[in-house]
Amino acid sequence: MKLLPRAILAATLSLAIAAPLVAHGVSKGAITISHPWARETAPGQSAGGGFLTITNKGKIVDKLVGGSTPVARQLQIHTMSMDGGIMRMRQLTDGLAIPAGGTVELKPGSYHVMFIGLTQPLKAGTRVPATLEFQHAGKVQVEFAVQPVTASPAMEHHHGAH
Ligand SMILES: [Cu+2]
Repeated sequence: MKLLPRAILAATLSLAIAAPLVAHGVSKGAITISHPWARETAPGQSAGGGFLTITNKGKIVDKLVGGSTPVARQLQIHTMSMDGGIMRMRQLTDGLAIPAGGTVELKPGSYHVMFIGLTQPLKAGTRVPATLEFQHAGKVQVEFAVQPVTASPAMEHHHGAH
């Protein structure tokens, strides 16, 4: 049997991946947020990470400057970088720039949202409400879908439920 033409195969794959992203996203002004998810945390764990993709369809740069969530004392924007062979997290106190016409992915090992001072564990299968604040787009309400610790973003795409 012959292989599918490359173009058809690519179209099929991108449809399969795009569907859950569209179903679990939110737009405000020029900003679109897709697929916010968080890692589940163990009881007593004081902080957790949140991940999402931010697209800016506007003509000017916007900035994710902060936010809040009812499940933690603080919501911070973090970056990760290698420092002498050690991964270090650092708070982006000036915010995270989203270039005009660009997309920034917050993902494990890179930029992420940090829930500091959790008031309850993040449980897999639940959703964590949060407000993200942008310099231009203003406040955007999102819900982080909490995934088991073993979940990678790639695996998560196969969960069609949300
Ligand atoms: Cu962090």
